[in-house]
Amino acid sequence: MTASVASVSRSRDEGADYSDFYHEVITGLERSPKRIPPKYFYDEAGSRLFELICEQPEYYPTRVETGMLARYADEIAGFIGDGCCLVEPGSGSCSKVRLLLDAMRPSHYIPMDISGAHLHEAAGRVANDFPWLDVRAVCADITRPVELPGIAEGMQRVVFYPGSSIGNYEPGEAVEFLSRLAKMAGHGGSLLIGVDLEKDSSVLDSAYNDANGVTADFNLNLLHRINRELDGNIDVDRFRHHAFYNEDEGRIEMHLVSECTQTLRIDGHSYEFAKGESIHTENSYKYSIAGFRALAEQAGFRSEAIWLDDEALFSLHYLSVVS
Ligand code: AVI
Repeated sequence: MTASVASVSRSRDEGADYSDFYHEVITGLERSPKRIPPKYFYDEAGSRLFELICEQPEYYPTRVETGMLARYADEIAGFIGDGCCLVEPGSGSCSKVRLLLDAMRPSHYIPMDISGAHLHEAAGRVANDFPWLDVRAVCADITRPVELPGIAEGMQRVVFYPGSSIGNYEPGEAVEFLSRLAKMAGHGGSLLIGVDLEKDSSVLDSAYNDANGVTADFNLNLLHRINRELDGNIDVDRFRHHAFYNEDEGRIEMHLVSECTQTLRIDGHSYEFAKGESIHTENSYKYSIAGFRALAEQAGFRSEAIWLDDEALFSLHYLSVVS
C-alpha cells in the first residue's frame, strides 16, 4: 500500500496549458530563425524519452550527478542539519532526492511538478519508503511564481534543483529563475543545485547525439506532439535532429532541420521551410565554476561549497540566501 501524501494543486487547468503550447508554436514558427521553447518537449512520450536519455551511456550528467549525490550526501548534510524543509521544484520521479534523505533527515519534503498524476505517484512512493518524512506534494508550473504550503513558513528551507535544468534557461532568465528560488528558500534558506560544466566539445557532442538515437527521437517528438495536439500535418520524416556545441555561446544547441523545401500547416496557418532551415528547440548552457557562481550571486546567493566528480564533468553547488 502507498502512504498518503498531503497535496496542494497550484497548476492552471489543462486548457490553459494547451493554449500556451498553441500560442508559442504559432508565434515561434513565425520568427526568424524559427524556434519553439524546450519546455514543450515534456508531454508523456517526451518525458518517457527523457528518462531513456538519462540511461544512455553517452549522456553522462545523470550518471555522474547521481554518483556525486550518493558519495557526498553526508558532507552535504553536514552543511544543513536535521529537521529542515526540503523543497524540490520539478521533482519528476523524485529519484535523486532519495540519495540525500537518510543523511539529511529533513522533517518535511515538498516535491513540485506540473504533471499531477506523475507527482502524486512519485511522492507517494517516497512517503512509503521514508515513513518518518512528512511529504506535501504541490502540483505547479515551476516556470511561474509558486507559493509554498503554509507549513513551510518559519522552517529552514533547502531548495534542491538537480539535473542542470538551469542550463536550459538563457543566462538572464536563469538569474530570474534563481532569484525565485532564493525567494522560495527565504531568510536563512539555501539551494543545492546541479550544474553541468564546460568541457571538451566531443564529450558534449556525443552526449546529445547518442548512438541509439534516443535524443533524436526526443527532439522529433516535438513535431509528433504538434501533429497530435495542434492538428498539424507535419511529415516528421522530412526533419532530422541536429545537436552541436556552440563554442562562442558556451551551449549545446538542438535543432530540427528540414530535409527539403516544404510547407507545414498547423490549424490553418502555413509555414514555409527552405531545405536546411531549422527550428531551434533547445539550448543547454554549460558553465565554468566561476561563471555559475557569478550568476548565483546576481540572484542573491552566496557560494558555501562546491563538489565535483573526479573528471570535473559536473558540479554540485551549495548556496545560501544572502539576507
Ligand atoms: C533537462 N535538461 C537538463 C537536459 C539537458 O541536458 O539540457 C535536456 C536534454 N536535452 C537533450 N538531452 C537532454
